[in-house]
This record gives sequence, structure tokens and C-alpha cells, in this order.
Amino acid sequence: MGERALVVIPTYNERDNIARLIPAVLEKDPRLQILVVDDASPDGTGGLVDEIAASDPRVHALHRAGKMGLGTAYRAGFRWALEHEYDYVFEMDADFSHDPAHLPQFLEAIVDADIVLGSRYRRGKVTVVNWPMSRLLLSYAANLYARFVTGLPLDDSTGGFKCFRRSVLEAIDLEQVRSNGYAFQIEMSFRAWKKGFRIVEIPIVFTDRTEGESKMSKKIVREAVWMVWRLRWWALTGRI
Ligand SMILES: Nc1nc2c(ncn2[C@@H]2O[C@H](COP(=O)(O)OP(=O)(O)OP(=O)(O)O)[C@@H](O)[C@H]2O)c(=O)[nH]1
Ligand SMILES: [Mg+2]
Repeated sequence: MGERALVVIPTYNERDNIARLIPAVLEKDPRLQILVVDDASPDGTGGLVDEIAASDPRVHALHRAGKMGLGTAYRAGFRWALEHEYDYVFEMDADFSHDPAHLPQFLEAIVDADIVLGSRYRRGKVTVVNWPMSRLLLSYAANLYARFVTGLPLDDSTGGFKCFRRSVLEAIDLEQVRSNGYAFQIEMSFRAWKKGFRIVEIPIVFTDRTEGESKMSKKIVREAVWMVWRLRWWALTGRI
């Protein structure tokens, strides 16, 4: 049997986006399949994905009872991917900030890596489109801060467009992963880095969402501010 890759896409009220995104992803490579993890979106995203999944065996849906955050959605998706024997597992947003055109580049890079990260700040070059300056500065500063506190040698540790080799997800105890917002991205990469996995960053062009609403909150930022110190402490005390 050939290689298979699962693109895990968490959704909350992304009805219009997901209907366009699914075909755009699937056409990029025959190895790609999709798992949408929907948190009972009030706009009916989950039902729409069920309809698409019913007629396309490459599309799958996982339904959760209510909005429980990005980190737990990904962990549920990762477990599903491991149970169903996928070789590679992607994280991807539903809002077209992550351009499906980059998917083949990830599949190429993962051949020589354990994790491939889509980087918005590769070697100091910013490839973000349409963000207000305030948001760009916050994100860029958050990355400098995370690198300073944790030592994780990445240009973009908070980005959410990534690809994991199956063995990475098997090696990380997903029950132990604590963060749920942007910190989730840092925590996954940090745990993998500490275990000696090879992380490669490829440049991506990140475009701000044009449809649907943002779920970014102060709570998510606050979590990340504290979480990096916790990660550093856990590594120092041998828990990671
Ligand atoms: N299942 C699930 N998905 C979520 C949750 N929160 C956010 N998402 C999805 O996660 C992805 C990223 O969320 P976004 O709202 O785009 O977050 P962001 O990219 O930081 O912010 P904006 O693009 O500015 O809105 C999107 O596909 C969301 O629909 C959640 O609690 N549960
Ligand atoms: Mg977004």
C-alpha cells in the first residue's frame, strides 16, 4: 500500500471556507486525505462536512460536542490519524491563511525531516500578507520571546501549518500536552526537539483570513506567555 497523509483541519464556524478548501487540498496530491475536527459549529460546518464525506472516501469528519479549543482538537485528530495508520499528519487552518499550494513542498521536505514547519519568518524574511502592523509585531515578538525562553531554534514556532512524521506523534505522550492556543504549536515542537527529532522550516506565504471570524483571544496569548516558562522548567526537571 502507498503512503498516505492526513490533513487535520480544526473548524469553528468555517462553513464557507471549508467547502472551498477541501477540493483545493485534495487536488494537490493523491496521497492526501482530510480530517475535519468540528466543535459543533453553530453555522453548520459539521453537517456540511458530513455531506462531503459521504460522497468522498478521502474526506473524514470528527465531531465534538462544543468549542474546546485548538489544542484538544488537534490531539483528537492526531489520535485518529495514528489509529488509522497514516504516515504523515498535517496541521492546517480552515481559513485559507495556509495556502494549499504549499502542500507538495511539505511532502517533499518531510522525506528528510521528522517535522516540517511552514515559516512566516524564515531567516528574518517576513512573508505575511494583510495583517495589521500591530498583529505582525505581536506575533514576531512572541516568536523571539519563545526562542529566548525555551531555546527552541526556530524562526516561527507559533505557526500552525505543519507536517509531522507519524513516529513523532507516537513518541510524544499526547495526554501530557497541556496548551491549547498558540502555545500548543510551541509545545509540540519543543517536545519533539527535546526528543531529538529533526525539524525543518520551509518559507510559506501566510495571508490573513478574508472570510469568517477570528477566534484569537487575550486568553490564548496569556497562555503562551506562561507556557514557555513551564516548558523550560519541565525540560530542566526532566519531565520532557
Ligand atoms: N475545532 C475547533 N477549531 C477551532 C477552535 N478555535 C479555532 N479553531 C479553528 O482553528 C483554525 C485557526 O483559528 P483562527 O480563528 O483562524 O485563528 P488565527 O489564525 O490565530 O486568527 P485569525 O485568522 O485572525 O482568525 C481555524 O480553522 C478555526 O476555525 C476550536 O475551539 N475548536
Ligand atoms: Mg486564521
